[in-house]
Amino acid sequence: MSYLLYGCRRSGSLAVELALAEIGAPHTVHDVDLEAEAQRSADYAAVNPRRKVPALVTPAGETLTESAAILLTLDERHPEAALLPARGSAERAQALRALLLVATEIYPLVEINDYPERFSPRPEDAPAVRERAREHWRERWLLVEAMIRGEPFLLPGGFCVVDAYIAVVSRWAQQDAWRRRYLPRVERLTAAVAARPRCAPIWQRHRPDDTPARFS
Ligand SMILES: N[C@@H](CCC(=O)N[C@@H](CS)C(=O)NCC(=O)O)C(=O)O
Repeated sequence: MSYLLYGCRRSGSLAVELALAEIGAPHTVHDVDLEAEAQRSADYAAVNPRRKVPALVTPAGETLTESAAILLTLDERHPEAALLPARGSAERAQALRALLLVATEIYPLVEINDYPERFSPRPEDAPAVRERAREHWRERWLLVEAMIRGEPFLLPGGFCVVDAYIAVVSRWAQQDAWRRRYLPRVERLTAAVAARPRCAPIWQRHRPDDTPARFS
């Protein structure tokens, strides 16, 4: 029995794929081509009525959506993989804080960046709407940068699945030059995630142009 991940290259499903690889859980990936708007199809709405990736079908047949909820559920279901620090620990509290900051305050901005026309009735507003989203994006990533206390990972205790989440989401919104200049910790963290033995082949498949060598 294996997991079925609905996802798209370079999207948020990459974080779930990295988590499944770290667990060593058998899984298959069903491609939902966002460029072709496949997420808008009736077939996919039956999987996730919100019409977004990722969605994960568990070996028991449950459908999970919402990237942060999926990662938390994987942590609960696979304690041996230690995707997050121990329950009740101070490190776990900091991991959850960062996970939810990225999931609720940063990830939603990508919809405004990618589809600004959804946020104004006037097509001519799209560039300004997008630029405002990018301003929020930059402000909020500086908060994440300041939360990184480990070297190179978020937590001094070492890798956790929130590092994979930070690595994936930080690549978006066409902020490469800004990020390299202002988020050196996020960059080091991302390079370290991309170089992890179980993550490297997946990262390479999703982001062949964004390899660890480019971060140094
Ligand atoms: N809150 C959702 C957001 C998921 C999301 O926005 N996914 C993007 C790809 S990274 C998507 O499917 N976008 C397609 C669209 O908005 O039409 C989660 O965390 O899973």
